[in-house]
Amino acid sequence: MKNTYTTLAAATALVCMAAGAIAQNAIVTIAHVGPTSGAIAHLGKDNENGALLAVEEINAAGLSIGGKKVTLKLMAEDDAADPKQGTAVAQKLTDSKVSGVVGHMNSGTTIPASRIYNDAGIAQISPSATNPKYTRQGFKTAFRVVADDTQLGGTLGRYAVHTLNAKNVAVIDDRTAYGQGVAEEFAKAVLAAGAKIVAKEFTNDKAADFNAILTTIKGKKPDLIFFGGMDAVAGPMMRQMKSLGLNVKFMGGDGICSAEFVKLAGDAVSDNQVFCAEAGGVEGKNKTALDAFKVKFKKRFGTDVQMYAPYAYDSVQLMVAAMVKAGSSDPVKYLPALAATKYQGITGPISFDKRGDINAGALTLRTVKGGKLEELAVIR
Ligand code: ABU
Repeated sequence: MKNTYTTLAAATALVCMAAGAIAQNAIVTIAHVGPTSGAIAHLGKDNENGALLAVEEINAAGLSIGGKKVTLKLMAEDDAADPKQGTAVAQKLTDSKVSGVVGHMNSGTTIPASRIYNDAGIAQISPSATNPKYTRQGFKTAFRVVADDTQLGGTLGRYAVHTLNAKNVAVIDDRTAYGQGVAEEFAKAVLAAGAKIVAKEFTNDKAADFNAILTTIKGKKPDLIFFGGMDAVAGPMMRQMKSLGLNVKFMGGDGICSAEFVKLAGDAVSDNQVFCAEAGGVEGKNKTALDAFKVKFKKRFGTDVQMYAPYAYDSVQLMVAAMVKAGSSDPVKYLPALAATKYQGITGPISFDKRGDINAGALTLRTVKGGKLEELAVIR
């Protein structure tokens, strides 16, 4: 009996010691939000995994904030790319008093959620939402580490006219904050460069049948079609273009610039027919760090980077760097350090302008060749 009590007491002491050891580390929770369900779940998961890899590496290296040992925790949430679900998640995260948010992925969720984070004083960094409105609401809590749709649509519009010699252009958008916004910026640039917009059509982000709008567009004889929307819609659209004999150049923003688009479009894409741009880019020796990240990512998750995982990774890293600099995970205390960030990330140098937008954001222009996305240029 005595032995049993002794054993129990020893076991209890061991458990208490273990609990004490764990209790030494304070927990700091940051959140990631993106669509991890639905047609663009591959992109939401890509961002989430980028954020998770940063959290794992930071914990493995050991983190101290304000002299206290800290374990970083990632609260990963799904907004299904739906604005209503996005605001519900934002409210949940605000109620949970997270120390910061990386996300959301889509402009349509990021913009309405940003008001909730701003009202609660919670720092938010979007690694992928490109609609300019996000950082033009006067919120001191909103940051973006990629270029916006003014730069994206404008550059693509000028490229379509000046380099691809497009003269008659058709524009389709998916009526989301992103799709509509980038299509408008593209159309403005096309007109300013002296070409014509011969058709403007729209669809939605869940559509699968584009025959009616593509038939209308075919009648207008465009030499290039621009689509403002995401890869899950653009892939089937491209296939239906081929079925209709509409073999003209096809262009889109970052939403279609993924390996998933190439897979979904399949043999409907000819070499040098499709052009798109990622809202970020690295050149020269900065590529080494990004390439190393891609290898690590594949090893950890068994999948290639789709698009913005490196930007989600950098967002976590620079948010935590601001906490360390401020000596606090309280957003009130670390927000000034975040706004003043000068961070060398795997996606290049990151600092923010007065709005919270990345200074000197880059674009990577790509085409599809041999069934793969191929880089044409990094443009600033
Ligand atoms: N930038 C394309 C994907 C995310 C968004 O802005 O909706």
